[in-house]
Amino acid sequence: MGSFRKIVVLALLLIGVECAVSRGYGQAVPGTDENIPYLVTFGKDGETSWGDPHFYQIFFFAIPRDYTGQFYIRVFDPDCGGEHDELKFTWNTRTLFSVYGGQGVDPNFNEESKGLNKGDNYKKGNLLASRAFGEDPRYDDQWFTFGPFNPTSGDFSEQWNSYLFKIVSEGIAGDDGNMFRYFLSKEADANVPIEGGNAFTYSYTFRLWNENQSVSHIYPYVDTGVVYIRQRNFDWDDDGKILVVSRYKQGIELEVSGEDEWVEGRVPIEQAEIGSSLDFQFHKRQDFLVRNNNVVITIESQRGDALPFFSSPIGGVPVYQPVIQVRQKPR
Ligand SMILES: [Ca+2]
Ligand SMILES: [Ca+2]
Ligand SMILES: [Ca+2]
Repeated sequence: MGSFRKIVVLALLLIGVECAVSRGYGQAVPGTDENIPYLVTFGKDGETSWGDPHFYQIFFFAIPRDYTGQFYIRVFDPDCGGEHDELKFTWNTRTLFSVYGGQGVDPNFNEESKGLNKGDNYKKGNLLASRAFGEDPRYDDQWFTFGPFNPTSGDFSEQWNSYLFKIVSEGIAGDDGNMFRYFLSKEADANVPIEGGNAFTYSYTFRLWNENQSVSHIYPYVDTGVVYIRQRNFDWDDDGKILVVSRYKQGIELEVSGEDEWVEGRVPIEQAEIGSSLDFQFHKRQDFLVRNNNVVITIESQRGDALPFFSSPIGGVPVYQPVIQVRQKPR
């Protein structure tokens, strides 16, 4: 590559990063504000005590109606082996990634699309692309790109004025943990966000950093009619505290799970929190390091409706007023 081209590419990348950070684009999954290293899906023969009770995970992507170009869904480290992944005995895990569009994807019209209950048919819609990965040095510590896709092959959502797509990761064989990340991109070979794009899920299975000082975040969106929420977390391994922060909550401490168990609890919602995001903060314990901690979170309203977690929090990151003192180690 010529040096001029290199400079242009670097400049474009920097602009992309700048946009993603300053305008809160939600195309990186986990999102920029979340400070989560990886999503996790274990092979179907995995031990649930390692932190994944489902062996699949679903993410939705929202492409704003006014974006008419093609787009790509990129997966970082889709293989299970080598760097980043969680080994049990030998690498024998295969993970199937499948991209869906068309009718049936929108979870507002198809509850099963959220994949929250055992036996749900969460694969309704048109299968646009899929690929299975085992241990594969070609994709170890590398990006794999699905697409190009046309926005209009998604499921149009009036609520979000966006076309919705879905990617499902499934551990179809083996017992190891596959760590990976997604990026919704305008380009096939670089991460270039789409203005106004976002991503969301209803059941978030993720890895925490192996660092005592780190704080990870997820941002559920509270819609009208919510009086209280019921949070459920799985396999937190007694790793420190989970707090809920909002403009009106300085930090409510949640009930947390130990090894291989679900624990749930209620959090009241104030009228003033409706139509905004909450900040669920995951503070690791300080007296020793809980390593390779994978955890699952779901939240539902008092009516039993699941709340979505957005990669780019709707309305921005909520901050308690006066500003709370949460110090993060510079990265
Ligand atoms: Ca790997
Ligand atoms: Ca294995
Ligand atoms: Ca991986």
